[in-house]
Amino acid sequence: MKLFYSKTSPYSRKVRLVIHEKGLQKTITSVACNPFDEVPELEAANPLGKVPTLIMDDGASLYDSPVICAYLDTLTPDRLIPESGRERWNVLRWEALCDGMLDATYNIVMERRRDTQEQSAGWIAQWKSQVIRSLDHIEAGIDMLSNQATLAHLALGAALGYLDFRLQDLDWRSQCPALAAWYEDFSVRDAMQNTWPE
Ligand SMILES: N[C@@H](CCC(=O)N[C@@H](CS)C(=O)NCC(=O)O)C(=O)O
Repeated sequence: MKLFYSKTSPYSRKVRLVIHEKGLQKTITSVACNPFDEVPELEAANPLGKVPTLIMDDGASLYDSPVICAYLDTLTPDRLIPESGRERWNVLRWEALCDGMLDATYNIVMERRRDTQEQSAGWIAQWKSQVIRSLDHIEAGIDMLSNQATLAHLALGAALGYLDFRLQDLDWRSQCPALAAWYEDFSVRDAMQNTWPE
């Protein structure tokens, strides 16, 4: 299999965390690229030209990150997404919330790259509120995360790592002390250590 990814992409990081946690490194060739350049093989596999994109062994492709993670999870018996019951939907909802936080953060990052006079302060404030409300919600519910790592944990690790990488001015730790303690413990995992954005 081949994974197109970028080292700075938090969605790619979530997939890379899954690959590390499940020990799939040897079965996947990871190809770092910049999706804003022309990358014909990436565009052929995914008309959106976005990373992450996975090309499976039969040549068919998968995107976007939740789909890739769900597929990779079926490849080994140790599941990151519970197969059934309320726990399954809880994990997928956490992933959706963390991905939504990524979307809002990514939008802020891209908006701030535009010329100052073209930036929308209104949109930036809206996206920031989404991140802050999500962080409050996660801070209140952090004890509900199981001790055993699931896709929810990995999605959260990727989202917090991206806030540190791209939105330091948010200073999320001062708003979320319990989450900060959780993240400090979680960050020692090999998967986290091997996938820092750079
Ligand atoms: N919802 C997608 C988001 C993927 C995404 O937006 N990736 C960014 C990099 S972080 C990208 O490839 N951007 C290139 C572009 O928008 O042209 C997922 O979860 O995979």
